[in-house]
Amino acid sequence: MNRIVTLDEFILRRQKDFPYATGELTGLLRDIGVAAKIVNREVNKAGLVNILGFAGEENATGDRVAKLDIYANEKLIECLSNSGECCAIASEENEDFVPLPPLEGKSSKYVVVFDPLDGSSNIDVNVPVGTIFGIYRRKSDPSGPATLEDFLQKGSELVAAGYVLYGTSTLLVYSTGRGVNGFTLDPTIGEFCLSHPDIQMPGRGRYYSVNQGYYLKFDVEMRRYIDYCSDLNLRLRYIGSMVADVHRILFQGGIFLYPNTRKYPHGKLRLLYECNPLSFIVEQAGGKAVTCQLERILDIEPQDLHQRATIAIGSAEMVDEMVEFVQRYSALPV
Ligand code: AHM
Ligand code: MG
Repeated sequence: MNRIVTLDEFILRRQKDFPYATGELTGLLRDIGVAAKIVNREVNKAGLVNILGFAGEENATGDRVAKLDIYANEKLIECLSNSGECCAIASEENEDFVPLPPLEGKSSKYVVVFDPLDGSSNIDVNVPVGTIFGIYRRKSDPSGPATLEDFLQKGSELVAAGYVLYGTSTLLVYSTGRGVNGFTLDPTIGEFCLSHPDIQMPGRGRYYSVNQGYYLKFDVEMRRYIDYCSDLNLRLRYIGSMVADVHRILFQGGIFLYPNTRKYPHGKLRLLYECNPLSFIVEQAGGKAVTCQLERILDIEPQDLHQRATIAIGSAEMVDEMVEFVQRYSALPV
C-alpha cells in the first residue's frame, strides 16, 4: 500500500534537503496551506450561506469584487500573520501593500504576493476558481518596515510560488525552484496529500486556450497563430479562470494566451500575482512563458504592484512556435 505523504510532512522533508534552512519558508508554506483549507471550505459551501455575488465594491484594478474575494483575501492575510514569517503582503484586492504586525519581536525575511480568488467572476456558476501566490525574500532591512522595493522584484527572484485550484477536487501545486509537486485535499482527513509528485509538462499538447471572442481585437501575428492552432485541429478550451486553464495545460500540454486587446493594450492579467507565479511553476515543469512581445515573463522588471502583462504560457515547443509566428508576422502591415 502507498504511504500517504501530507503537505506538512513533505514541506518538512524538503526543508531537511537545505542544510542551512531555518524553517521560515516552511512556516510560510504551511500558513498558505491552512488558508487554502479555510478558503476551500467557504468556496464549497458558498451557495448555502448567501456569500455568493458581488460586494458592490471595485478592487485596486477596477474589477467588481465578489464577496468570496474579500473573504479569501482576509483569510490569507490572517493566516500569513500566524507564523510571523511574512512582513507584508500585496494582493489583487488591496491598492497598496499591507504590512503585517511583527510577532514577538521577530524580524521576518519574506513578502508574499497573491491573487486570493482568481476567476472569481465564475463563482456564481460553480466553475473552478483558484488562489495564486508567490513568495519573495525581502530586499529591505529585516529589522525595519517592508518597502515597495520588496515587491517589485522580477519573477526569476521568486523563492517559491504556487496555486490552489478549487475544482472537482482541491489541489495545491507549488515549487520552491526544485521541481513542481501537487497535493490533493482529502476532505475526510482535512489534509493535502501528495498526489502528483515531480510534475513534468508535455513538450506539446492538444489544447490551446484563449478568449477567441476577442479574435478581431488581437494583433495580426496573434490572429495568424490562432488560425494555425485551429488548422492543426487543436482543441480550444477556455474556462475563464486562468489558474484552471493553466492547470489543464500543465498536465496535458498546450498553450494559454492572453494577448493585448484594444481594451487591455498591456494585457489583462497582473504580472506580480498572476503571471509570475504561474510562469515560475510552468518553467519549473519544463514549459515556457513569454509576453506576446516575446519577453520572458520572469525577466520583466515590475514598476507597479498591479502592473498588467500579456502572456503566452505553456508547453515549450508550442511557445517557441508562437514566438516564430510573432517574429514572422509582426512586421506585416495590419
Ligand atoms: P480576476 O482575477 O479578476 O478573476 O481576473 C482574471 C481572470 C483570469 O482568471 C482569466 O484568465 C481572465 O480573467 C479572463 O478574462 P476574460 O473574461 O477577458 O477572458
Ligand atoms: Mg485574478
